[in-house]
Amino acid sequence: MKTSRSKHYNSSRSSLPFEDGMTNVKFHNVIDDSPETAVLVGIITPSQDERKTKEYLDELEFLAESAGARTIRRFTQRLGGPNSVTYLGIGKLQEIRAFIQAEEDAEREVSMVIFDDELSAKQLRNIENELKVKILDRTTLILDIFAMRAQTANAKTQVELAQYRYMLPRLQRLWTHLERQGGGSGSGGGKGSVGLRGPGETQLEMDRRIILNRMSLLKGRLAEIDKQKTTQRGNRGKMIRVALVGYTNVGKSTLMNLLSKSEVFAENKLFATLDTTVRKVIVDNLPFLLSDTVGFIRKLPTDLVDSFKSTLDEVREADFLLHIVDISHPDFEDQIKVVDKTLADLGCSEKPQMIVFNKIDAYTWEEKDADDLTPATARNVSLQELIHTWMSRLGGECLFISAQERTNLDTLKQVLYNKVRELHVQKYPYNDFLFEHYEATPLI
Ligand SMILES: Nc1nc2c(ncn2[C@@H]2O[C@H](COP(=O)(O)OP(=O)(O)OP(=O)(O)O)[C@@H](O)[C@H]2O)c(=O)[nH]1
Ligand SMILES: [Mg+2]
Repeated sequence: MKTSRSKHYNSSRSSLPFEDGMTNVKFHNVIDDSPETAVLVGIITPSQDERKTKEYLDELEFLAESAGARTIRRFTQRLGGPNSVTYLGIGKLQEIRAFIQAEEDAEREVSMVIFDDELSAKQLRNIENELKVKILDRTTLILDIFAMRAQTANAKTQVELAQYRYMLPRLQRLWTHLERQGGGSGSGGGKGSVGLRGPGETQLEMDRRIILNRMSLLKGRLAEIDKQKTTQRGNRGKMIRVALVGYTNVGKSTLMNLLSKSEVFAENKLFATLDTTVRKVIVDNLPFLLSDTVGFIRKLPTDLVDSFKSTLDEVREADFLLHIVDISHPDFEDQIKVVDKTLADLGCSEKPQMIVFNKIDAYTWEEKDADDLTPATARNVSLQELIHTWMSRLGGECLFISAQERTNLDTLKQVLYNKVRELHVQKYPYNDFLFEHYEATPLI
């Protein structure tokens, strides 16, 4: 796994420069420096066993790495559920504090502690008081990566809106020190001084109002972008739309590049793609539109899905979904469930779709010894057995490929052609696209 050492992750939420009456909170800045260090925290609960927590923390570590932070230690605690005041038990918090202290004594800095679940304002405040370092949760980390990746005005606006949505209920934590600066009761009988009488407005209320204004401005901008995008989509002519969907880092952009000869940013980092790319692809004589979009992830906050509405409209308006799965990931079955759930949230469960298992080249398994009588686990299944199981489970409606090794890409193109053709004839029965002559474009 490669780590970018050139980007220094610094999520600073403390500056609030005002710009033409609007607040412009600096959420994120990237400085060239050695990476920051992170401590990860997760809990083991009756609904999340030890194995699951480990997988979540593996993913959190990958997220931290994608943001440029190096993980130096993990802490877990077995609890009935998260503590509503401190998330962890106080003893565990003290243990983490002792670890941070020991690191500091050895002149090593712990830059941040990252919690695997979204923290409430109350939890954040209490944990920060106890640990006295920067505290992040899964959502802030994801938002930070999004802020780093956002390229277009659309993506930037969406990320900023999502950040304000996250921030609003947690404002108090940030601004209590600024409270009650103007107005309110003055000296001498609590009546206030000249010009400052009346109810007054606390800094907190002001910030809240400014942020709400900013949010409605951003929503207005997004609505404008949405309108333009809808017009653009309307102008695309009578072509079937295919969307590549899937968990983050499964190879969607790699496949997009192969199928459309485009150069979409593909990298071994989470959320390499934030903006939707749409390309016209011609297989044989049949043109269709292929779009690559943001990957899904576990515990993706609903607000974030909402903010990314215009990006995800590409998925909503697609005629056919190619659900890409990374079969080499130990947790790929869970990832399929997360994608299915997110698609259901988007109202897309009923769309025609097909699962494409990618990265078959990287699939590994452990053969069990003949005398090993312990039950076989998912790790003991050979690729052939796995293919067999999924083929019968999905009634043959799936494919096994390696985008990297170009394995089975011709079959994928053939299947895609048949599917698009079938949908095209259904959707545009009087359209003669199919019979026009197109240059056979080499796709690989
Ligand atoms: N071993 C192997 N690696 C692959 C294959 N396909 C893609 N990859 C690698 O997987 C990583 C992620 O690929 P991307 O194409 O960026 O994945 P994505 O689904 O677009 O990811 P996001 O945009 O982050 O959601 C890259 O390092 C690719 O080189 C494959 O068939 N085999
Ligand atoms: Mg991508």
